[in-house]
Amino acid sequence: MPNAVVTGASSGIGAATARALALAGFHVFCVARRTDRIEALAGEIGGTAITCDVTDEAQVAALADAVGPSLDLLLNNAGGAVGTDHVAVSSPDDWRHMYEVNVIGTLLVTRALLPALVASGAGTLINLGSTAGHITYEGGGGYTAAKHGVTAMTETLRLELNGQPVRVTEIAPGMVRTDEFSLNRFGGDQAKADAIYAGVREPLVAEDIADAIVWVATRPQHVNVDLMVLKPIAQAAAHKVHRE
Ligand code: 8X3
Repeated sequence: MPNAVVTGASSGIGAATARALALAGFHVFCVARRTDRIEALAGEIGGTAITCDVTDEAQVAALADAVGPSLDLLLNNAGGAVGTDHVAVSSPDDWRHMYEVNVIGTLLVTRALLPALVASGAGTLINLGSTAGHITYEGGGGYTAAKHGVTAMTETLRLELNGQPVRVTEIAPGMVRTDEFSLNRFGGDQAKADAIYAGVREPLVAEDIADAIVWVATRPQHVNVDLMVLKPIAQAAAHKVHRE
């Protein structure tokens, strides 16, 4: 049975993808900080829960030990946004947090699990980027900078791994309505979080992204999907969202 590691598996896109990968026949290591959530998920899908903060080197080393010598798929999904302040008044702590979890977390997990991906002889590395890794918008400075970092790291990895049996993909979603992404961004303010999706008939949901990830992961191994951008039909561009 192929195996997969999904970080940020406690909710949203991570949890949906863990479920979808399990349905597609993977044994899934469900990785996140919130033990109760990933244990429930792992129990549901026959996977393995591993409590881990991806920004903590010792915990990531323990994750690699638990996974073992061979890994077929790594989804670096842990990440997120904090705040919508303009650059002129941004909090450096918010920016550090976003760089730490989106970029350094992805770096640490990738470094630790790359030997196992190579050892599988047919590895797949998928980084959860964002449309924010390819455009900028007012109030998004810290998040777009971090996601541009993820895009740069993903492209660099593809170059550096050329000739090795690991393919490298970035999944770049736009507007996806999940329980926590916007809520975290707005510090728990549900009304502000809901306003992001106001009038948008059908924002993407986590299962839409999970579906795309499983498709990427189940192509023949010689097929490398470099980048997949997914937006709801109502979102023609970051600034062009149809609201009813
Ligand atoms: C989420 C997309 O538009 O909030 O990664 O930056 S956006």
